[in-house]
Amino acid sequence: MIAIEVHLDADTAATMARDVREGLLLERKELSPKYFYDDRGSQLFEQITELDEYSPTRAERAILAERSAEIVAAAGTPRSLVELGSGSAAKTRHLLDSMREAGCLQTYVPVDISEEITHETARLLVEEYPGLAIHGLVCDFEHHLERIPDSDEGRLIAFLGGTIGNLYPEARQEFLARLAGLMRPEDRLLLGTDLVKDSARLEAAYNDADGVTAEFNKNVLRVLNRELGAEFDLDAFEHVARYDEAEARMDIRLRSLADQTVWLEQLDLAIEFAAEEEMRTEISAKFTRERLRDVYGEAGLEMGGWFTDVDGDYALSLARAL
Ligand code: AVJ
Repeated sequence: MIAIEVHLDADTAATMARDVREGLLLERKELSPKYFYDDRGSQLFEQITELDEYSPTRAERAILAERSAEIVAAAGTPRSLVELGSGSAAKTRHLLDSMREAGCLQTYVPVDISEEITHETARLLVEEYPGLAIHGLVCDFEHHLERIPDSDEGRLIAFLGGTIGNLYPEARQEFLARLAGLMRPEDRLLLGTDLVKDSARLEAAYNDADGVTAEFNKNVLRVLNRELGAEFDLDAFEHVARYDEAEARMDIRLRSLADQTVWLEQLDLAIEFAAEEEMRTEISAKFTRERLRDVYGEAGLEMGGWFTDVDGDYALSLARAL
């Protein structure tokens, strides 16, 4: 009942090296948020999701706990659930439960970058859902979307957690358009998005009192030190997170505390930072219903369902390909 395909590039490391070099050589230095998530980074993110200041994860869980049945019905009782960035599938069980209750559940397709987690999750789920077929994909879903198994029996493609907010408008548009291109008329996308709210609350969510987000942010430097033989001094940078009202997104950076030169052995590269210079490590876009409708429209998708938590802080929306 379990089949897992691994599509990790032999050159994942080379891709990272290329990516990092490119980002560090920009006039405004930048690193991809992809590289936050080694084991330590994933643990730190788990801690973030439990912070008082950070509500998106709780809000999304509440929506799924309360309205999964409604979501599954609105999605046309799909036979399979495809989940992009499935991880431990913690919130997914609500959807699987509702699909089982509706009598439509056949296949779960977890898509994740971690082979270990995908195997473990699959193992647990076949026990919890007798008869469930699991067809897992281990890959970077941004690059390997086309590997998602096709089906004419209705798929619910879930992309939860608000991760879409990490993409710049251009990449987001390209990603959604590619997804739309893979979707049959009966398929539905279920997308999690954090919503625009009071900027003080947003800034607090990314500047928590315990400094967990600062540690998470700096973790990317640890990853580069390990993976690329870099020599970043974590104490020589500080965490900065501001809400950019014009772009409706959080803008997360590391600010150099001094003039410094950092050597990256495996890139054979020395990078200079001026004191106060900021390097962007992440954006996290916040949406409104109207804005998201437009984003969908531009990608060849049409919004067909909108589910928020009671406070209207977070939304799950359904969309179909036009
Ligand atoms: C996992 C990308 C949704 O953007 O809020 C949390 C990551 N960064 N705190 C987000 C994150 C800093 C998170 N996402």
